[in-house]
Amino acid sequence: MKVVLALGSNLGDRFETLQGALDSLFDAPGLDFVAVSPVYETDPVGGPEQGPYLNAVVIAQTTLDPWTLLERAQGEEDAFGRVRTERWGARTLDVDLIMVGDVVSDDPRLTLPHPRAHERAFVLVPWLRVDPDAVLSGRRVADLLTGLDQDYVRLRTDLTLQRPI
Ligand code: A4P
Ligand code: MG
Repeated sequence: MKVVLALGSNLGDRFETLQGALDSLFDAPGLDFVAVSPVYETDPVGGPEQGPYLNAVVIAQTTLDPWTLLERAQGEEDAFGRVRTERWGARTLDVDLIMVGDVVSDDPRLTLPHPRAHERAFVLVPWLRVDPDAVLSGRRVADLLTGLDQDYVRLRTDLTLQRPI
């Protein structure tokens, strides 16, 4: 199955965190790297007052079931010292599952596709960049983006994530 993951960080050394998370996500079997987007600097959406994020999107192939993927994603968040204090608050690392194959789930612990991805330019802009034909719930990501403000999503040409070793 194809998997799309979104990475975000707005505390600490944000770029180092994204690269570290990318490397260790693919450390264990069952998840194969396909591609990673450029890095974008984005103003925070929602939540309390907080600093800007670095965001990127990763495409992978997997034989794992979505719950195992969620565990791995949350394991990365914990490993990078994330402390959950308030929802949508600042964090060293956020790893969201945007879609996993054509799995549909409305379980609040794992909602697929991600319930807010379709309205978030900080996910869709990097995703489109790495996959120009991307489709989310039957809609082209390029089309989803036409109605959205994208000014707050700025390409960081000086930062490039390396494919995981
Ligand atoms: N959960 C349900 N579905 C999923 C899924 N598809 N992927 C559950 C990952 N997790 C999923 O998440 C809360 C719960 O969502 C988890 O227990 C999981 O079982 P969390 O990561 O603990 O808390 P959160 O991230 O603060 O909440 P939430 O609702 O996931 O927030 P979002 O939607 O992830 O938004 N602005 C910018 N510019 N860039 C960002 O990256 N990120 C957020 C977080 C807000 N604003 C942002 C950014
Ligand atoms: Mg999250």
